Amino acid sequence: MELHDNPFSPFAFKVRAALYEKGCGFEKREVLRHADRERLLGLNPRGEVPALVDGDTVVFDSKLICAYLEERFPEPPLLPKDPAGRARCRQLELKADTEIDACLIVLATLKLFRPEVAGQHPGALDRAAEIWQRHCAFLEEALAGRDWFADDFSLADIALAPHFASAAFVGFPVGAEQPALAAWVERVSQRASVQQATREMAEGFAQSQADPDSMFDTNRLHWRNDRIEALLRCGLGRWLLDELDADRAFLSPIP
Ligand SMILES: N[C@@H](CCC(=O)N[C@@H](CS)C(=O)NCC(=O)O)C(=O)O
Repeated sequence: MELHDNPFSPFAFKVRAALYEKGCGFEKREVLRHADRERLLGLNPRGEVPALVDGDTVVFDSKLICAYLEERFPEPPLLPKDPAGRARCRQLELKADTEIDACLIVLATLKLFRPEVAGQHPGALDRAAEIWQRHCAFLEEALAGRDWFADDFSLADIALAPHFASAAFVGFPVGAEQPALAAWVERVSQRASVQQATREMAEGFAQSQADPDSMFDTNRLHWRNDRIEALLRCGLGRWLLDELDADRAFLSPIP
């Protein structure tokens, strides 16, 4: 199996951690530089990482890859056995992939990638921080006294984990007002699969910063579906249109 990804991506993190949990061997075919984009487009016409190649089968979109891995390598399971538990995990995975990722990418843009935008758009950072707090409050309740988001460690924990590593990195660690969530962050960060994927994510970011041909360019950011909605919620819709006009932003290609 080959995994075409960029370790800096939270979606790649999720797939890598799932593969480490399942103990599946795979070859890392990283997509780090502009020169790698053609190879990626040949696998995923949306030009997004990750993409998995298993013999003649190509799967893209991290939640579809994780669903494929669960069926292909059922042991150890990363989803509960009962349908209700599975639905709950998938719902949390979806929340991580859509709303939580999108909120954090806006926070990272304002705090880290393009801090000047926060100065030009007063209120955007406060709005994004408020939305982040609402997601944390939701997750605090969802834990409801459990160690993990399901009865055992699951795909829901794996999907949420990279976002909390990123949140701490951009200056939004979970605070004392969410003690169960803060304890979960501690617990999940001790998991070997999560530790390995976190290390790779940090190395991927450092590498992308040092490489002038890096596909991840903070001066030309990629925006898509949920992330665009998050920009709109924070009053950055017109900013995105200006960025697109100036070719400082781009959308996923039409498949
Ligand atoms: N829904 C997709 C989203 C994947 C995605 O947004 N990947 C981003 C990196 S985080 C990407 O490849 N962007 C294209 C680029 O940066 O050129 C998934 O779950 O795999």
